[in-house]
Amino acid sequence: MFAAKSLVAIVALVAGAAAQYPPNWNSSRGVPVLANAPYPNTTIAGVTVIDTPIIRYAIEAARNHSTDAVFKHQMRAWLFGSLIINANPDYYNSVDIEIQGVAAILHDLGWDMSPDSPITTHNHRFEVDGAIAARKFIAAYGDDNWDSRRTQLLWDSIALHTSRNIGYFKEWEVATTSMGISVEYDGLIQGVTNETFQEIIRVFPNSDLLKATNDTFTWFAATKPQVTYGKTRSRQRMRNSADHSNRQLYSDMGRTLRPRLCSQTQN
Ligand SMILES: *C1O[C@H](CO)[C@@H](O)[C@H](O)[C@H]1NC(C)=O
Ligand SMILES: *[C@@H]1O[C@H](CO)[C@@H](O)[C@H](O)[C@H]1NC(C)=O
Ligand SMILES: *[C@@H]1O[C@H](CO)[C@@H](O)[C@H](O)[C@H]1NC(C)=O
Ligand SMILES: *[C@@H]1O[C@H](CO)[C@@H](O)[C@H](O)[C@H]1NC(C)=O
Ligand SMILES: *[C@@H]1O[C@H](CO)[C@@H](O)[C@H](O)[C@H]1NC(C)=O
Repeated sequence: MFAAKSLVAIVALVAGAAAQYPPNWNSSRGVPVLANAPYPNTTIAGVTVIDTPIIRYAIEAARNHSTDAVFKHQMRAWLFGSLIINANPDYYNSVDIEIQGVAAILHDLGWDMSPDSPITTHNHRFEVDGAIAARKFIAAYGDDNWDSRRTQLLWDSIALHTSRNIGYFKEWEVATTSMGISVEYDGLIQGVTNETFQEIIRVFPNSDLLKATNDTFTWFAATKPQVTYGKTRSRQRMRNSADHSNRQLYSDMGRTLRPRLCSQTQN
């Protein structure tokens, strides 16, 4: 009896101390939103997607902190990820699509290059800046269902979205967020057909993505070089360039990204 009471007191203390983060620490709900049961939805570019208040806030936050090019990239990543999930029974039956949605929509918050950005730091890689910003976003806008577990999955989904050799082996929320993002850099994968790809880029054109990516990486290399190199494939090549003028790097990036984007845009 006494022990039980003490335990309650300790739990209450811990909960109080952690009142800011994670949000709703003492909530044990954390019910995933799965695609295999009816969920609040809307259709964007022909894709059925989840439509909940947090998703709407995430879109608003992405708008607030992203250029047009990056905003559209995040929306496309969400739609591609939704198609990938719908096409795979394992994902369809178990991925929390609200987490994948918020993660995809906010995954490049760390690309915010505005001088007074509340998100971008000089000592974190951009994926970590984005993950931290998304966690703050949930603390501000998330409902009781955003327990520490779901919030952690969101954090990981953003932090690891370019670390595919890790993220693809983590929880499927983490993997499918990254897969959806990969489509317009690395090509079509199961679930995304030429037809669905074309419809998505018709609604959210991607002709500005290569320039936006290049501009952002150029800015990272200039402003936070110590946390810029050695991440994704193209940035791995950045590391190999001898100096920050990065001529080799950009021609490598052009070789890596441009043909893929062009061939998909033309296909
Ligand atoms: C913890 O639960 C209590 C009772 O349901 C609630 O009043 C309180 O706001 C909760 N704390 C947090 C941080 O959500
Ligand atoms: C989408 O919402 C409608 C109701 O507005 C519902 O009938 C339908 O089952 C939902 N679709 C999915 C895939 O959950
Ligand atoms: C977006 O920015 C507007 C205008 O500053 C602000 O009122 C709104 O709360 C912001 N929304 C989110 C989700 O960040
Ligand atoms: C990337 O930007 C740099 C610097 O502005 C430029 O020299 C290079 O041609 C660009 N590369 C691509 C692939 O657009
Ligand atoms: C993809 O779709 C576009 C637009 O409908 C079409 O022009 C193109 O031929 C298609 N490509 C392939 C490989 O099917």
